[in-house]
Amino acid sequence: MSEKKSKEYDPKEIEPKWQEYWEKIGLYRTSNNPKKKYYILEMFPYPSGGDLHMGHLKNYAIGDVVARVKMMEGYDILHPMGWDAFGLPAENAALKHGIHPRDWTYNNIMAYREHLKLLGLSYDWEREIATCEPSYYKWTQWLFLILYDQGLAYRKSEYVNWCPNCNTVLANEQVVGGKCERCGTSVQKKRLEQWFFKITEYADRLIHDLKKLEGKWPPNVIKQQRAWIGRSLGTKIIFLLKGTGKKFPVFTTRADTIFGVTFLTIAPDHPEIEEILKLSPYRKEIEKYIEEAMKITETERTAEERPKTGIFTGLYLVHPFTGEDIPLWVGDYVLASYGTGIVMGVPGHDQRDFLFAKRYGLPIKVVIKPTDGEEPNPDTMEGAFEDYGVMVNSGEFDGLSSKEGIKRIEAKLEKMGLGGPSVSYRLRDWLISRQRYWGAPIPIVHCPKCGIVPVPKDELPVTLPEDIKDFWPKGRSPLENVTSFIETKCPRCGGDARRDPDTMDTFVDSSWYFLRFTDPKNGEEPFSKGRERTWMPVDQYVGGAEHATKHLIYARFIQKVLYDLGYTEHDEPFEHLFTQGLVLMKTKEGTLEMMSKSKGNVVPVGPFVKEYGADVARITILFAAPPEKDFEWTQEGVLGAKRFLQRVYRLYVNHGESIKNRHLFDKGKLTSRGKSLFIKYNQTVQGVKIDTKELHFNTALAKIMELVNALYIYPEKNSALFGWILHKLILLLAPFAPHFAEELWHMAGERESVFKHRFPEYDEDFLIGEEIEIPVQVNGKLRGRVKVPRDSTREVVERAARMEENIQKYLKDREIIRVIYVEGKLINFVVR
Ligand code: ANZ
Ligand code: ZN
Repeated sequence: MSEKKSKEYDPKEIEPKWQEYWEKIGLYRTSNNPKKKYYILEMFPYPSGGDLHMGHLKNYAIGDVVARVKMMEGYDILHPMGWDAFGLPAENAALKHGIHPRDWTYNNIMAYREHLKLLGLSYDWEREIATCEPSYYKWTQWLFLILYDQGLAYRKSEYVNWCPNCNTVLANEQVVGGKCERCGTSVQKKRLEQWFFKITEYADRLIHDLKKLEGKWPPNVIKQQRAWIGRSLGTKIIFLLKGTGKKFPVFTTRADTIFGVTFLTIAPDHPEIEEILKLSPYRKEIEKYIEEAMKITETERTAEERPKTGIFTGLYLVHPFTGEDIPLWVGDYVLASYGTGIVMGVPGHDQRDFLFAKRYGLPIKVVIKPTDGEEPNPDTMEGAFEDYGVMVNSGEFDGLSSKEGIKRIEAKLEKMGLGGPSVSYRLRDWLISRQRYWGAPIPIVHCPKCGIVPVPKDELPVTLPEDIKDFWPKGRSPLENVTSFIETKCPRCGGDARRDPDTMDTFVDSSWYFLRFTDPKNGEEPFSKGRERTWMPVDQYVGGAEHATKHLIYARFIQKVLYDLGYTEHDEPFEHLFTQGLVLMKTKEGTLEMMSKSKGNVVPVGPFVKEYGADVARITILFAAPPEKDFEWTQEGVLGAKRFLQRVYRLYVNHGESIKNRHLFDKGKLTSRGKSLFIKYNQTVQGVKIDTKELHFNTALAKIMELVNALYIYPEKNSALFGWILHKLILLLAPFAPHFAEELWHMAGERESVFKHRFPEYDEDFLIGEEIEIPVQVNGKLRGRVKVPRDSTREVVERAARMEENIQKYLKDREIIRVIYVEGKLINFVVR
């Protein structure tokens, strides 16, 4: 050993030293001209108040290991960090503490940055961005304008989600179970003029391209996106209003039941309601019904157990096939935002309609019978017959199967000009305007002469005024009262005009930040084409699964818009996605909950690092569980991680001298004991490589620990082999415990950073030791044998047995209840 060493592992001394060193040598600086690029990104944090804690660290630790492994595989890395710095919480907290949201935000950013640095994470800090800086939001506003130019940003008056507590509108995605995602207040509907992004225009592609992500994104995220976008194939059928001939289209997935329609129901917040009120003899009553309906949430309105209510309008529609009069009702169980906002009521075949008909004494008609059964009797049936079957009482369509009937009905409707096949999406356009202060101003001017006029792109940014005194939300944007901001000249006619007072949803800020990271200092463009081509897509994205239907859909949408306009060469932003599990911790009351400031069960980064060091924090998190799973943060876990590092450290303090002998190592001259250790080493390298590729860091670490155990019991600790392996082991450890590894590396006489060296390769010729044969049973009967290395773990034997062809036959479509393994002798699968 060439450097002075202390007997005990002391992170306090080690960690700051190497952090300084890495900074000095510019280890994390992004290359401007990478040969082999790798873009690793963790979802950037919202710099909320309070300390960064171990619950936050997991996300960053995972990304950091990936970055370091890739670095050691010879990639040029882009690993940036920034701040999702606009948004309601900053403002709410600022209101509470009486300081400016900007100051509050920048204070938090400073604290977060310091903590992330304490953790020794491999960010290129020269690329740091904050979405609240004019140099960033200038381009968020630019993005708004290019969407506006394409007709993808538009204004309309609609019933929107309104949180009476936050005093602002919310996107559908921000309403969880009928409550405001932020404050938990019940969300109401309010009619307001708002800005929307036309994400529905991309619904089809957003669904279709999920195929490209299969195998690279977690299946449940793909599933959630698919359900959220909710593509439904059905039929549009137009009913004409009696008297005026006005069109009332319905969307149905069961056109085969068209002869069973006995009423139509329109949503209380449907745009046509105005018309209906004018014509209806029951105007007052309907208005009252609507007023009541608007007080409850959509979730409540559509809840299955809630009685379906409605009110008759006194108006009738014409059945397109029979010419019969069909009464028109208003009912709150119909949502304005889905399909056409009008449904045809088929009480014979839809349970909801059945209950509705029973409640209001509407006729029930049976028009579908079971393929092999009797036609239900409408007078005695106790519920709707909802299955597909054979059409009856349906004129020329009698005898057709539901499926065939739908096709023929669609063809006929098309011929009549009264509908046809149609697709509906659950996805709604993205409401992006917010009546709050702390966000990117919408770059629009309202002119009494010219109407809506976009701010010319070369006049961006529209700067958020800082000299605002009162930003308490009052149901309209606080910017409305800032005369110096709001009063402006119309860019088109030069006359007096007013700026749009609203700011953008912060999800707009984060819908493109990964692109900005490729070229964060560009003052001329949001990012240059060259940089985008070089670095995009993000090779590995790491973040919380809670963003599945928000950020991850918005980002895909914006990427596609930019792709269509030629700004990017990639139409999906994130090649691989990893969603990490939560860090849980027992609360004072003893319940296990997500680590969070509000629950009081946090381990803050600062004090922890002071006591145990960043590497212990990393190992605790990475070893505890598969990273996609939730895990409980415990003191035992911490001590286990600490002990492991101490144990490895001692190995090097006591036997590090052997590293000098490593050049004498000759794999052709191994003793039998040496050979087994060498095989163990190669197996470890192979296993660690496979595991880290799949982000299974816990099993990778377990394998390294096993190797350390093997080294401990190996008798010839001065041998060339031992020294050779000790040297390589540092490289294996480096991505997981970087400061620790850098220390050992320099202790071993190395002069250049461990991260400038390659991750070890394994030797194919030394992967398998002496083999043994193990009989494999299924339910106690001998069904085959597998060859495995002697000393194989149970895991290895089980995997080998499952892969055996003959055994696979016996396990197919069976559930394995238990696996019994008698070490080195027998394995038995108990199945049913
Ligand atoms: C008539 C019918 C008869 C229906 C029948 C079903 C069974 P999915 O699969 O989710 O797309 N529906 C359409 N728009 C609606 C709205 N805005 N609010 C509430 N319900 C609405 O569901 C499509 C079905 O949901 C449609 O098919 C319609 O009811 C209802 F025997 O039309 B059906
Ligand atoms: Zn004008």
